[in-house]
Amino acid sequence: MMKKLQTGVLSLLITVAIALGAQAQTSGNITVQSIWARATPPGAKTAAVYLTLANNGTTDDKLVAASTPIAGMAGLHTEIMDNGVMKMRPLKSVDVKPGGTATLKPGGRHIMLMGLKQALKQGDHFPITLTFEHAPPLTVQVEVAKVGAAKPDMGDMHGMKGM
Ligand SMILES: [Cu+2]
Repeated sequence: MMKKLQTGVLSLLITVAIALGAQAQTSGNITVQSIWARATPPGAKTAAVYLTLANNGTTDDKLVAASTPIAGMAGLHTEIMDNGVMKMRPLKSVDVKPGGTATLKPGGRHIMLMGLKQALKQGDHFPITLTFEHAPPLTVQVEVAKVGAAKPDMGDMHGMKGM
């Protein structure tokens, strides 16, 4: 009985720790937040990661690369309209101006994961390491939202609204 209670408290603490890990994290002048991906259908080999970068410094910086153990390859992409067809194109970097933000979101820029080694399930987390031109590399946790989500649902999931 007591043991069961302790285990419950422990898993709650772990959940809180992971939830906090998914919140804003800072490396040098760059703060990364709202890091999320959509759940993938079984057998999917690709996924996209979205996030928001903020530059708190006085000089330009850029996101230049990303990597994650759950995918064979990760690269920066943007979506463009080509004759009415949405196409993805590789992107060299995502610029973040001093005092500015850059948002990667559905329908625009994203981090493309290719050679996905596992399906992304809603509520799961996985690490991704971001490489910047100036700020030191930063590993953050990606929150998996439901299939087709238009925005991260972690605010609702963890009841953090209004806190
Ligand atoms: Cu893509």
